[in-house]
Amino acid sequence: MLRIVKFCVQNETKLQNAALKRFIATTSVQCKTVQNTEKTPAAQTENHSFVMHLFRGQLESRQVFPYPDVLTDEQRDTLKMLVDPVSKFFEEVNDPAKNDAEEKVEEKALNGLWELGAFGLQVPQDLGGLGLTNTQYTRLVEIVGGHDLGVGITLGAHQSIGFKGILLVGTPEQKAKYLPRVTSGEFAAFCLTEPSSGSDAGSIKSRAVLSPDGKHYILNGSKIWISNGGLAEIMTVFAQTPVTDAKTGKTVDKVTAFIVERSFGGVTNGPPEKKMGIKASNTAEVYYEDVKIPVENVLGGVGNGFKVAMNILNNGRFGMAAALSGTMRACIKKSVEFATQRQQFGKRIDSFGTIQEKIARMAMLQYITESMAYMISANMDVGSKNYHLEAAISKCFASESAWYVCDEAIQIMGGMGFMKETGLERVMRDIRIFRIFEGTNDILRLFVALTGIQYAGAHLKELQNAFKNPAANLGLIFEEASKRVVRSVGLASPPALNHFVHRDLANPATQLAKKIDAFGQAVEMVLIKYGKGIVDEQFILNRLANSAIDVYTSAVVLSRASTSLDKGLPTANHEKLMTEAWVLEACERVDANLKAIATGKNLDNFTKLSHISKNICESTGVAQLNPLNF
Ligand code: MYA
Repeated sequence: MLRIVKFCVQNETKLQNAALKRFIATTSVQCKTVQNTEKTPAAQTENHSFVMHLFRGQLESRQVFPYPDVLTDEQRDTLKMLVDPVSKFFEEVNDPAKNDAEEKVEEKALNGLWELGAFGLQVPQDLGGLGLTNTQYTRLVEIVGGHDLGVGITLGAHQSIGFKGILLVGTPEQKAKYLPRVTSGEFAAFCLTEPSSGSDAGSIKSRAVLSPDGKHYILNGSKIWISNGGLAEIMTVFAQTPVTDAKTGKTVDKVTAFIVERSFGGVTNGPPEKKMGIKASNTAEVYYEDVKIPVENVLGGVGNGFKVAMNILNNGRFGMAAALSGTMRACIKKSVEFATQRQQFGKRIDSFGTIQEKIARMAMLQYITESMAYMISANMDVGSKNYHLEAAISKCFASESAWYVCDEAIQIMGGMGFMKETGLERVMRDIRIFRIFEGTNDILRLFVALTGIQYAGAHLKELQNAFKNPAANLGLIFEEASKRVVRSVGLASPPALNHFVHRDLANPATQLAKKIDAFGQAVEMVLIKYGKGIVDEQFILNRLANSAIDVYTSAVVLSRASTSLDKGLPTANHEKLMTEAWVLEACERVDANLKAIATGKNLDNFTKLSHISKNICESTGVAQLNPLNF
């Protein structure tokens, strides 16, 4: 799995030069602020991903500091005009409880959403959409998430993934033909998952072969758990196609993306699935039997389908953070309204430390999620191509935080929280799927860790190559050598994060900068220790991913709170408090995670956990009998 890292890791860790090997094994990469592209190889000049650089122990500030503000006045005005009607629609027209009970979005609500233009938020205006930016989309999706996640998935499956491929890689003809249709009443769906292919997206079995006259692909196969699968007229379908390598002449199956219309014939679907949550959204199996797809409906090139799928998913992921930040806001409001009314033991319950800690933690998680959603969408709006790890982190963080926040909201409300009429049990059921779909959080953690490691490995590879021809690469070698020597004798200059933050946040910024440095050293250590075997060290990869999540989220809120302090916003001090509290605990978790992957005692415990799991699986359930032994 995750073939992406193998090439680099394989090479990077076979360091030929003994001196460099010793060097790297015994010393560390100093935390370095990357503010310009000086000395950066050409291929990486465009990569401003904070998280990628983190894996090299470097602080790449551009996508995080200062907190981005990308809306033009005109875009802001347009957005303001949309916020009210959309909010009003959800407050007055849409009925989430009814949608949930009837397991479909009410007709009048669906019609209202089409009329509002909610199904084509980012489609250019000349093709029938509202032409919104990612930032504008974030604001509206937040409203949707605060009211009805079932509706959110109907909207999201349509535009965040259903026809997103046409927007991203469609030809002008494909855009002109299909985008006006998906903005005016025809549903779209994204059809990737199959019975034997979930997380392992590349292993799909649906197959499309070219017709003898070369005019069509003939598609056969089936898909499961397709959101909008029972509604969609237009589908982005992924299937294996035989592709002949021009160099070797060998023919292999590669994934290709197709735009498939239900009207092509041979497309059918199963009944709506019975689900735990997001019941209002339609989920169904879709079957393809000898479907004739015109060759001009290949999307993104023959054999490029896997990349097309990944790009669509990467591009849409921030939407989950946007929606769930709205959900958390709503859960917090509901539970705080209760906590500030409810009297027990002669006091309002919000005066008890137990409740205060819950409310504070809920608020921090919402603040971070919201800050990430707007930061990533802004980065995308200004043309960043390297936001994938950040988007994956935002999806993991948002889905886990929303689960926690909703659960704690229910806990604060006690018995009342458990009652259906409060509305939180529906939200809890709805939220559960967010940790599973659009890439499970488990897969996304591995994706973050392995992609980051690949990036760090590329740097080591560069050094390795430099040592092969030291005369030609003296500059690079000297720079690396000085960094390590300076560090090893304790003269390293302090990591430079303070000047990006407001002076009142200097302490947490200093704390965080040290973790960036420590993280880079830890990555280098595992690369050298495990080589290409790191791909299989999931106990370690997960801890690296968790550390990356803690560092990134801390940087994001340091940035946003700094901007709020700079602007003197009325909530600036509140944001500062949340940031300080978060960074302190996040840094402690980073310490614990990095210690866990470096010390024998902890590594030994991973082996124990692995054995426990094997025993349980061999017994197909709990291995021991009860204490009575029968
Ligand atoms: S849709 C179904 C969701 N399914 C998945 O997400 C599948 C998860 N699996 C994967 O993502 C991949 O298979 C993984 C790769 C990551 C495991 N970006 O050998 P490889 C490149 C860019 O590592 P694998 C749903 O749930 C890689 O560089 N490129 O691949 C509906 C390499 O390229 P090269 C990537 O081991 C939910 C090549 O691909 C990425 O097979 C409905 C092969 O890589 C990437 N991420 O595993 C939600 N990954 O060959 C509705 C790999 O050049 C939306 N590559 O080296 C709701 C929206 C919110 C609400 C909105 C309200 C309005």
